[in-house]
Amino acid sequence: MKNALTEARRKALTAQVEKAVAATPVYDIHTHLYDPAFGELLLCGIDDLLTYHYLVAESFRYFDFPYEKFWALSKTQQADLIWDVLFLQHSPISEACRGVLTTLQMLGLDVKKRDLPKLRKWFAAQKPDAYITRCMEVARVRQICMTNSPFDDLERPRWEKGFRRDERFTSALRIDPLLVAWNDTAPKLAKWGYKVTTELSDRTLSEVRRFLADWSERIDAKYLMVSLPPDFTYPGDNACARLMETAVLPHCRESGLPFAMMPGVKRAVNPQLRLAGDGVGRCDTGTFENLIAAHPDNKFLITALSRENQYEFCVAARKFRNLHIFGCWWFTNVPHLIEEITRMRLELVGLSITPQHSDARVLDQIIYKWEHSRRIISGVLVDKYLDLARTGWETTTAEIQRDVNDLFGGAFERFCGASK
Ligand code: FIX
Ligand code: ZN
Repeated sequence: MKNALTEARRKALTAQVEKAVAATPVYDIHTHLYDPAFGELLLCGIDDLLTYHYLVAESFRYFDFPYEKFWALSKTQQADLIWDVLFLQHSPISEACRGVLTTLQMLGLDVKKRDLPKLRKWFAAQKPDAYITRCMEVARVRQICMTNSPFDDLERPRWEKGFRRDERFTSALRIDPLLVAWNDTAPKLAKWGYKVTTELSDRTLSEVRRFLADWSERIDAKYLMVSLPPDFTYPGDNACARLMETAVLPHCRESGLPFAMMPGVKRAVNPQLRLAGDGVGRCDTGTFENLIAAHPDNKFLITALSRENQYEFCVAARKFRNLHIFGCWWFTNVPHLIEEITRMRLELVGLSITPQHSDARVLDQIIYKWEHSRRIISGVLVDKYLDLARTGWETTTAEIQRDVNDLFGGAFERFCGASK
């Protein structure tokens, strides 16, 4: 078939899509950032950017000294070493390295000077609240969802004490220890006043539900969330499956909250690397189909860590309207995989997905994570609208804007709000 599109139409449509994607503020639905009321837990600035665990893992490929020597250093000293080995001794072409440079550039800093002390001075002069606003504006992020864990000893006391919430930050209740380390977690719940034992009796399960209800309310959770090892199975005679079925999912149904699952992480493959030491494994997508099929009244969010699982989850999303797939998580958050995964999702599922989340651990990272992803999402969308135009279908500017709004948080918010 002859391509009937004129060059002018092609250019105009491309410009329309690029403009909508570039300008639409996004709801960043999964991050590790904190409301400013959490003080130093909200990381930001050049030293936190440089000591991001993605860069730590890359640096150790060049370091020839013991792990412990690195961990004994101050953050500034660690950042100095990482800057030297990843930016000066080699070109910073990995996605995580490039991200630091994109962030600096978009903040108006001159990267070609390679002047780390000067960069430090600039960051030290920023005023916290205005700087959050600046980063969100530069990144065009309208809302940031935190990952909040009652099991985190630094976080928990602040929630218990209470604070005035910053409306830009929403919350997700993270429950990994409850589901993947029940025997260690039960005594903690008991200490906090919940009448539980390690045995999953009716009383224990009802107390776990009370714990989930208390914390969902306390943090005003938008959804509950767990990351899972590749070998999780459902149905199965394991504490994780039983707790899900008899405590977490009933609580989610009662409260109308989605349950987000992040399968495929192998924790502490190399514990010496600490946070940087986690790995990836392919999960059994059949397990998740079983779980979703057995709970049609629950809403599920899924992002898988393994590239090899992406296709099967797209197919699963076609089967289950109570499943919303989201994000290119962690090791999949690199340009060629974002492109592949986004294209596949749009082609197989359409617009009822959330193509990306930032997973930022350092505030300033939202700038590069969104800039890099926006460009890719934009390119894929341009192809899709051009394909439509070739059929004679005309997409209006308002329709493009509607679709981009959906991809950048609208579809997620509708999914969370919808009753299943
Ligand atoms: O489990 C998670 O939410 C992961 O995103 C983190 O644990 C991981 O360390 C990370 O930062 C990935 O981007
Ligand atoms: Zn995360």
